[in-house]
Amino acid sequence: MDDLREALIRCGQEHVVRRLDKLDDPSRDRLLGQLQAIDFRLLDSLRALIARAPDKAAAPSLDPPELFPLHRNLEQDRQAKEATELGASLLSKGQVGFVLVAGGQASRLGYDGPKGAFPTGPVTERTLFGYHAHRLRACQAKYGKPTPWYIMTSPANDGTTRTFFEQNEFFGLAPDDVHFFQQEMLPALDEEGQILFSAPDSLFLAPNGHGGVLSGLRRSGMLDDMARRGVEQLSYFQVDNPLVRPADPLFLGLHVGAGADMSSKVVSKRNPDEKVGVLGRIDGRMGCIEYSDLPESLREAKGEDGQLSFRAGNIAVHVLRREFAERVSSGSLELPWHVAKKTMKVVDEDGESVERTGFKFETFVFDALAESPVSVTLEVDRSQEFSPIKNRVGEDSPETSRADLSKLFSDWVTAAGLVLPDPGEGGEVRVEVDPLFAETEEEFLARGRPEPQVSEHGHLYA
Ligand code: UD2
Repeated sequence: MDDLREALIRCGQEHVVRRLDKLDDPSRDRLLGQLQAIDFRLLDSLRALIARAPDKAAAPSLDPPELFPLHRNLEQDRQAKEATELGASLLSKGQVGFVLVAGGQASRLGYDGPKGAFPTGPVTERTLFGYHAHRLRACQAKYGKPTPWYIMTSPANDGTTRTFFEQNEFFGLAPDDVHFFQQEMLPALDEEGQILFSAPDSLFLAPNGHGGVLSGLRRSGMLDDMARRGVEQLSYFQVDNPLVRPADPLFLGLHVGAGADMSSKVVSKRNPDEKVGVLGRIDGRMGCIEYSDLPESLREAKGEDGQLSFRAGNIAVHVLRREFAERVSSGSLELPWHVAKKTMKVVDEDGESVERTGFKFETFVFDALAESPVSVTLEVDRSQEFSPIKNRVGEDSPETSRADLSKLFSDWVTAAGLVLPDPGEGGEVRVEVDPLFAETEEEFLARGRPEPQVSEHGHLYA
């Protein structure tokens, strides 16, 4: 207790000591538990970040990344075929582990539960977790190997996420192959660098960003588990995109064939204002500039072909070599901190609920790209691989995502020469294909002329 008091005072947090003295025993114990988890050295550097005014004027030197493009010439077609075989051989050897980040708070969606539990299937209402699980089961069926899955949660949704998997019997996956681990939380600070409180006996804690996945994997022993299982590559993806293909042999093969440490998938940005980060070389090193940080001149810049110069939209799908993840999480390299200034509902020293300007701190996984001298950037077709659920309404919402899925699957059905019923004016025929049935148009066509299960909700191929 004395050590803790001393550390708090040394770190400019006398107000926390005063609180401790005022609390009754159970409340003090609760607060002490949270305080003991604080890394005071880190807290000091976060305080220094607030003190330093951000240098908004300095525009980065940004170059578009070299893409493995969506529209390929003959030579690139040949390379893609070779890479697909290489990727398939990795999957057949069970050398790929799957890492899902699902620790976010789904605040923009306003959903009261883990985002992965959100229904998204146009016909079945299959949830995001259900989609991802079926894709991993499809991978097992194709390559005959287990698909170890490492899911990052946060303290706010860990319990509900685990319960959701149990209630759904792990969507048919072996429970031993599904691992949950929690990301770390960090205290939010006010403009003077003082720790904020969410209750008289509780710190205002916020998740440390998806970059926390790297230290989280190490701390929780997941990297060791991967090594034991012979996993060499980590396939990383986000919870919000039902079309993500975590076991894509082309992407895995291109990455391994190039000898890359970390690689990325991108889509061409819809328009300059689309809220995705942009991948490129920043001062010579691979990285991602967040949409809010991309200067307008670069956001709008167009090349001679009329296309946006910086259009490599980050869809947050990466492959990382396991040893690279070991290295970047070992403490010798630190991902940069991103500071978000927010208005927060906090509890002041008198126990009153008030609004304050506060700061949250996050690291982003894509900043690890800077440490990967070789990196593949694969351009993919948005309609086939990216339709995230982020907002309650408007762009990237449940409505747009369901419509995108239904449209994609309808196209496969039509390509197979099957006819969908006429929806009538203003109506729609919802179509869904279970990833276990087919993950791509090619796989769907290989099924011949399948019969759908027809219900009032639409047509399901399963
Ligand atoms: C992210 C990217 C953006 C673009 C877009 C693609 C950032 C900062 N921006 O935007 O560039 O690529 O995705 O879809 O990444 N998460 C955690 N823990 C955290 C924070 C987030 O697990 O502390 C997870 C979250 O559950 C979700 C993912 O990370 O699966 C993305 O989080 P987000 O919704 O905050 O990112 P977004 O949509 O602003």
